[in-house]
Amino acid sequence: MHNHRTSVTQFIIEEQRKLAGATGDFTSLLNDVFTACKVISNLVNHGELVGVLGAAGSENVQGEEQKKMDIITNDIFLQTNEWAGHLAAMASEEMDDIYQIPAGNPKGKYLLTFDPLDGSSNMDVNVSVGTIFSILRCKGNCVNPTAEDFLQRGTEQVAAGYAIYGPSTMLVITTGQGVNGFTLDQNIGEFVLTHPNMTIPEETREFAINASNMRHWEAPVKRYVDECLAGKEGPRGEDFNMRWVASMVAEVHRILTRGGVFMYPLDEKMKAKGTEGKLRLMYEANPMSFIVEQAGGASTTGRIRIMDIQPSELHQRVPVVLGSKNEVERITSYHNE
Ligand code: AHM
Ligand code: MG
Repeated sequence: MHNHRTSVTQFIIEEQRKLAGATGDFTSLLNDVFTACKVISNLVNHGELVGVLGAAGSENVQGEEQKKMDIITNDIFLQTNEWAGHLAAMASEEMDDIYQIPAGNPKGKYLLTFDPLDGSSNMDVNVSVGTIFSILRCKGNCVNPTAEDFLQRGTEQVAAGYAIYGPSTMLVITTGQGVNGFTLDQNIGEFVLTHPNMTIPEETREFAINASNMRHWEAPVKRYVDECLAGKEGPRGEDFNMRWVASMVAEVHRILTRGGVFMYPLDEKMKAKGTEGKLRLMYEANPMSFIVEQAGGASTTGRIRIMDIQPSELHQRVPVVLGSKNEVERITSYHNE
């Protein structure tokens, strides 16, 4: 007999059926987002065969060099999601202002934020990259939405997810009922449920931080890493392992798979420049925090829960400490001591 496997579409429809009043609009929106991820996956896989590696010769709103793929994948997300009538507007790491649904297209009640290709500098060296997205409800004016409409706390997210383009392409999503992982079956072009109910182990002996910033770290981060590095002979009484992929999606995926803690903390260099962190709240930190919390982990700035932050601007940056609960709580307590 044929061994039926659940596609992500079937999974979402069945999840929505449990909710009174669901119209199918949300299912349909998610499907478009997943389609965009499939198109990006295909391009990422083909790489230089289709001439997409390298720099674009432009900068984004944060003054970072844009890769060709940053721009191409951003366009893919816009084009795939602008026509169906589910969205009031979109916002992306790669666009200064919010993206209005083109005149003539119907508008809907959701807002979509995304980082179309996170860790894009890894594209050129053929290391895992990913797409991160977050869905909010448009609560105010859904006819002419402004950036203000996007400034909602992470706790208001309706859904969040990421696609990781690694040895296999996977999609990991939450709609607030746990976290589930799907693997792209290239032959049938569908994401298939392979990792139901993903959870993060509470205990871990693995941390991820860019150690080249060590001289700039604040004392609590220094203390935590020093204690890990001291290993068996140190205060933790155990040896720790370290990883740094420089692709947040890959780090979070590893943590969802085998535990660990990821940090991109506030440091003295950032403070001197007047920035609050490296990662962006609306389309990196919040969606990843939603996923991590739904998987039983924790996510803070080192001081407060990320999803409780009232955003003040679209491209706001925040420090990020996320992963296995006990470690995140320990690091947060060091900051608040
Ligand atoms: P990006 O959105 O411009 O790709 O930057 C975000 C990425 C994260 O995926 C990753 O955790 C971090 O930047 C790596 O930073 P660094 O180059 O300092 O190691
Ligand atoms: Mg990014």
